[in-house]
Amino acid sequence: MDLRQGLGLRRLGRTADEFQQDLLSTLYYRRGTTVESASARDAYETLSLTVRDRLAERRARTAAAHFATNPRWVYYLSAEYLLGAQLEQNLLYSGTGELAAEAVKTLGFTLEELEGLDIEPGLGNGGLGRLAACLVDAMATRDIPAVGYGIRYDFGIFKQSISGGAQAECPDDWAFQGNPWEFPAPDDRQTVGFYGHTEPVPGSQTRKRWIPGEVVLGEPSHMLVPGYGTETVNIVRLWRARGSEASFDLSRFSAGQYAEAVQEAVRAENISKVLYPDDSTELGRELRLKQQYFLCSCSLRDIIRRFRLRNSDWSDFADKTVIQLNDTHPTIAIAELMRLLVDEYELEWDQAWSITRRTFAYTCHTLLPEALETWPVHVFERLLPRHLEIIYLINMFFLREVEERFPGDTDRLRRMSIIQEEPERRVRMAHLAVVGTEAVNGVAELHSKLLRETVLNDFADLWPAKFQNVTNGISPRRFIKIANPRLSDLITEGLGGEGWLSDLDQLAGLEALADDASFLERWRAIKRANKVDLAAGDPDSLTDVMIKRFHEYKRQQLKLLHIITLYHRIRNDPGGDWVPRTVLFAGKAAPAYHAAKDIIRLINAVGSTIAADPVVSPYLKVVFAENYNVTLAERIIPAADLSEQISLAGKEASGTGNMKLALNGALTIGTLDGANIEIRARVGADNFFLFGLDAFQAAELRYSGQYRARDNYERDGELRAAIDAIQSGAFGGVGHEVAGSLLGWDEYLTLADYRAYVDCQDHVDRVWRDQATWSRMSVLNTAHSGFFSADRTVSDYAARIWRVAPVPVPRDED
Ligand code: F58
Repeated sequence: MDLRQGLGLRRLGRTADEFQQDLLSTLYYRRGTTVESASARDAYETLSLTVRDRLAERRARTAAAHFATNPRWVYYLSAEYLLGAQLEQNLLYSGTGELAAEAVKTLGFTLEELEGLDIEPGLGNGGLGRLAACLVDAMATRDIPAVGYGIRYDFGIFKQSISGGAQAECPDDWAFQGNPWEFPAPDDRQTVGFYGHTEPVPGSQTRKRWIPGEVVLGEPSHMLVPGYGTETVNIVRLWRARGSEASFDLSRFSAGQYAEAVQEAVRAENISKVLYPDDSTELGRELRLKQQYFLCSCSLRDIIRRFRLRNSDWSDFADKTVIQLNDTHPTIAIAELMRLLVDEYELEWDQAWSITRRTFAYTCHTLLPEALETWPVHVFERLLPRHLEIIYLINMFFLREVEERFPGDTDRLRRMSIIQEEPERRVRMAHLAVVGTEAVNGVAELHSKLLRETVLNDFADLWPAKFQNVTNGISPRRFIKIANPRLSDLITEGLGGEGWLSDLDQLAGLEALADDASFLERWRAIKRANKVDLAAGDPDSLTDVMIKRFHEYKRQQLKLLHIITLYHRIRNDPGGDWVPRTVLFAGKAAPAYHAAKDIIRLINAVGSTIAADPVVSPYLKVVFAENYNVTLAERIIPAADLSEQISLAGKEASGTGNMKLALNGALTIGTLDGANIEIRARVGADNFFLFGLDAFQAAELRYSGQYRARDNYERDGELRAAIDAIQSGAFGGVGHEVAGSLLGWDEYLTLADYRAYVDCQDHVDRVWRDQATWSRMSVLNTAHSGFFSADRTVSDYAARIWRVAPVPVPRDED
């Protein structure tokens, strides 16, 4: 199939000369400048557009193949995408890296310089947003017809700097200089309503007319998502809020009331202004819900528009469509689809409900009760009056079903209701998500089990078959091929080809090389070279990394107690035979999460004290790398020797950084939490440093009422010394709050796991002294990380939840 032929388009260049011609023509006609006057920014934009053209051509073939097949589609709804920088990935996926490197020289720049200008769209907070990016990559790689829907925030996750030892936040105007990867599609804009009231429709029991009090436009643009080693190019479609033409008040403007004239438009545009607005005020909470509804309403209308291009019968909708909800943030889509079907397309309630239930699936990413979203009923009622009515109806029918199964069990009805009554009436989004979907999954074996046995236990009793597990995965292209080119080359050489990049299980072939001394030596040399590049500390020291969001359950404070313990040991025995360590932390704390920010301050204070200590600093260095993001992760992960995965068991849903680090040959020190369990099972217990309470023991200890953190402090001299040092002001007087919370309630049982952790770290040191053994363990970690490819994750979803088949896209024939 050659789509260009009909249009009389010439094909894009493939030789170095042709690529260069295309580049120059882009510079001249699209960027509007010349080689003589091109700035680095001009060159970057020009190269990006030239590469993008190649993907756009594949995109056209993909769209044609999808249209011809009329397949079942996967629509991924996510409030967050952490896509990472685009240029290098798109060069790799379009196979134009070498051509580009040559061609940009004629503009007077190196490829590395231009890659340095590539910014990353930080449209997410952490693991959940990055998972969305890995899954869309893998869906394209597995030829699954899919669209990712999200919000095009003007400001992404804040930029973090450390100022006076504390986290400071700056807005991230990520697209300030433009985003060459994005295609605006104003023709597909949608209209979204908010507030207002509902009116009965004469002659109908269930239909209602909603008269919104505010109307906002959603304007989409999309970024291309190419598959690796395949022809498919899918899209991520992001919505941006705009005021309508009518929202500009010309008469007020003419009267000099400039602010008032645009206030309605400003209010509309605030919807997509920032990622995760502060929800500590009522207005902030309303804005979050507004964002969620905005995303869902625009996306559903777009999904329906696409369905109607090839289909006319609503009874086919659920067969042609599966909508995956990435956590509860897009759950309001369930009520919105009901509203569209019942009120706008005039379907009967039962038919609409049957379609809705069969269309959606829900992925849960947490076990923390405080992270399960609920909204006050009065906020809902004001903002989305019709949706609240629909939710009440859904709940009424649902509770009838529960009552039939468990007659007279009023306590169960109260627990399961979508509406929480006490202490305040709230809408429980997770309950709506379970009731309105066909499948519910957790993101690692333990997580899915705990969901069934704890937070969603009543629902699992009612619908056991609905609950599944799909263990998370990561993109091997971004997190090893692009991030760690040296190691990728060695692996390719060892395995005799690059097939492992889209079939990660092939890494198992490395096991045969795990005892080959010269291979191990090269492996080690690469890790060292990556550490030199990172330049965080002595490349011969053990590089110990903890990179993730700051949260008390993840227990950066436990790592800190270990560091202080090492500090004391070295000071007390300066001549000892110490293993030199560089401990690297990176991660952001939510701006209003004071306890997490206190931990960041203490890390920096301890780091400064150690750096100033001539006895300890030759052996121990603490580095806090600012502004952790995907780009920084790609630099740190290849240089890591030790991966810290030390959350309190039962709290981390899965983790994905743990997978990225193991894939790059870091050894894990970790608890039996999230996907750590599956990593350990695959890489082998001998190649994993395990410590601490398991989820059962932790829950038992926490709820026994018998736990006294202070007992550990009193019993353990090293622990006492560490906490006393903080309290006595040894680290610039910083850390009283941290120490106080540990000695007080110690919510995450940090002190209960301290001794096991420190002893396990001593074991790490012993193994490190035997570099041959360490390197062997490192190779085995990589060799057995194949399961953690996002390609496998997507195949699991496709087979067990989505029931979709791949649609291959024909190659370009000429
Ligand atoms: C993370 N959740 C889990 N949430 O914590 C992690 O275990 C898991 O591996 C990952 O999802 C992918 O499944 C997470 O990142 C968020 O970022 C929330 C987004 C909305 C605001 C509150 C944080």
